[in-house]
Amino acid sequence: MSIAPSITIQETSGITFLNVDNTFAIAQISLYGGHVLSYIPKSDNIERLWLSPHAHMSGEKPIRGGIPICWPWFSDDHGREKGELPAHGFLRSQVWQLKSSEDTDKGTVVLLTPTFSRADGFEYDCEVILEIIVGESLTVNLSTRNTGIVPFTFNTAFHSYFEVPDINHIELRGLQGSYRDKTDSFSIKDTPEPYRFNQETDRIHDHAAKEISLFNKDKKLTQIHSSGHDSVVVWNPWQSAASISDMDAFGFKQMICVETAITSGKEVLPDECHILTQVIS
Ligand code: TA6
Repeated sequence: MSIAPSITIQETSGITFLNVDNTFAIAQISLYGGHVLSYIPKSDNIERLWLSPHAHMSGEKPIRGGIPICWPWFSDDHGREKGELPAHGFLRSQVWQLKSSEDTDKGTVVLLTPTFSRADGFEYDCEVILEIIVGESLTVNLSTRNTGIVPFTFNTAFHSYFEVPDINHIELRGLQGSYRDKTDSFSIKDTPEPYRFNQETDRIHDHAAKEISLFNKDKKLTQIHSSGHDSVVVWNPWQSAASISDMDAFGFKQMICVETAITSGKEVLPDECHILTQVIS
C-alpha cells in the first residue's frame, strides 16, 4: 500500500505513529487506539488537543489525551458489573489497521479500521471505519455499518481532550438545557450560563449541540462542530486528577474534554450505517 507523501511513519515502543505534515496542518495519529494525538493548524500554530505528559505510550493501556474512541459502549454502560468489561469499550485499547491514506485538496485523508469490532459485550457483525481529515480543520468521522442480519444498539463518543491555557479562564459556549451530573448521582441540573469551571465536572448534556466553542477570556480558542450524536459530555477531573495515575495532579488546569457522544443508545438496522462526526478548528 502506498502512503500519502504528507505522512511519515514512526515506530516507538511498539506503537506505530503517522506524522502528518501538509500545507494546512501538522498532526500525529497513533495506530494504537486509532487515536489522533495532536493537531496544529498552520494558520495559527496553536495545538488544539491536550496529551497528558504521563500518558501510557506503550500500547498496554488507553492513551490519556488526544481523541480516544469510545465504542460500542460509553463509560461502564455495558450492562454488566462495573469493571467486568473495559470502560469506554474495546476500540481505544487495540491496534488499528491503516486502510488507506491520500493527499487531497482538502488535506490528508486517512482511513483506519480496528483489528476487531466484535468482542465480549458486543457480539454483532459490523464494519467500523475512522476517517481522519487533516486539513484547515481536523475532521473525524466514525462510521458503524451493520453487516449482520439483526439490528444492534450501541453507544459511542469522541472523548476529545482540548488543550487550554488555564481552565480558570475558560468558557464553553453553545450548550443549553439540562444535564445529568455524574458527580452528584446523575441528578438533573440546568446548564450554567455563563459556562465556566471551578470544580470537578462530569456532565452528560442531552442537548446535542451542533456548534460549541471554547473561549479563553473572550478570545475564541477552539470551535467544535458535531453531528450524528445525541449528547455532549463535558469532563474535567479537577482535584480527582491527583488519583489518576497517567495524569499530573495539576494537569486538569490545561485540559477540558468536550465529547461528541451517543449515550442513549443508537439502533442500527442490517445494512444501515451510522456516522459520528467531530470537526475541530
Ligand atoms: O467522559 C467522562 C468519563 O466517562 C468520566 O466519568 C471519566 O471517568 C472519564 O471519562 C475518563 O475515563 P477513563 O476511563 O479514560 O479514565
